[in-house]
Amino acid sequence: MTQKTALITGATSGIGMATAKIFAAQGVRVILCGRRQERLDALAKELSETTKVHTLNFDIRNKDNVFEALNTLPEAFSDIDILINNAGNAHGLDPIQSGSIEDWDAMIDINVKGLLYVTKAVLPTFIKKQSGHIINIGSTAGKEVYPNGNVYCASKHAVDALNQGMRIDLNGKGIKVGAVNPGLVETEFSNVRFKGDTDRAKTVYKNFTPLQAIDIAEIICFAVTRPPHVNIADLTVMCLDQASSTIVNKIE
Ligand code: NDP
Ligand code: 8X3
Repeated sequence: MTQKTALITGATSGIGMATAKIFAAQGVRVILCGRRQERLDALAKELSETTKVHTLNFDIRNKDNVFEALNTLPEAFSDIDILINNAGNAHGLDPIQSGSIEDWDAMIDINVKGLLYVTKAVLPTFIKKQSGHIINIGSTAGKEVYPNGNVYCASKHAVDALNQGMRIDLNGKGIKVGAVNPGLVETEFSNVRFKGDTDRAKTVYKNFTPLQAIDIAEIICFAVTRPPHVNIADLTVMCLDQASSTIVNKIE
């Protein structure tokens, strides 16, 4: 993996941060993206000890900012080989009849439109060199809807459709496209979903053993280190205690 350059969205936390760390340990040059500058700086400092690091601060909802940020990449980082479309969150967990329009906008703008903007900005590089690898981070929520998950599940079903659509349209161009769809992973995800209510967030992962960000990062790393002719198209991973979006073996 040395000599490769990876752009990771949502690298300031959770799955994205764990992926950045594992890539850096493999000698991959990393472009870390997110909005929290202090986290980008701290991670860049840490990973600079093992690889070359560049940070990009943009809100993925803002298409102008996405393209401006990608256009400012220094030459040493502009030849991207791997795109990890990871930035995303759930906002709220409410029945459709009482959901907040702001939450709906956030999930669709970040999880779907933001993913598209970054992909659009990176694809010309991949098309030009007829190689590249896109990993879309979907979810079990993109395979099966759960109660009150409505718009988050819809956004992840959209990621599932886009993963298929990208793979179809880019077929024959030397570009790999695949999705990793995690089940419950203990990150800041539920803190964001419940708007900083950490007690409520903790209950999501209580009384069973959830996945950790490193578990998903290792799988992403496996996917991007397959031989040139092998593409992992769609991979779903749950912890032992989870059987579906709604069935989790909790010991109360
Ligand atoms: P975290 O909340 O820990 O991380 C989310 C990341 O997304 C942060 O780095 C955040 O960076 C970034 N992000 C959020 N909003 C924006 C925005 N508007 N602009 C730019 N970056 C943004 O969650 P996870 O690591 O768990 O989530 C990563 C991905 O994994 C998401 O797509 C999520 O849907 C998916 N997933 C998570 C699961 C889980 O159970 N945790 C399970 C299945 C899928 P910053 O705030 O600095 O901008
Ligand atoms: C995140 C997993 O089950 O909280 O995609 O939706 S879940």
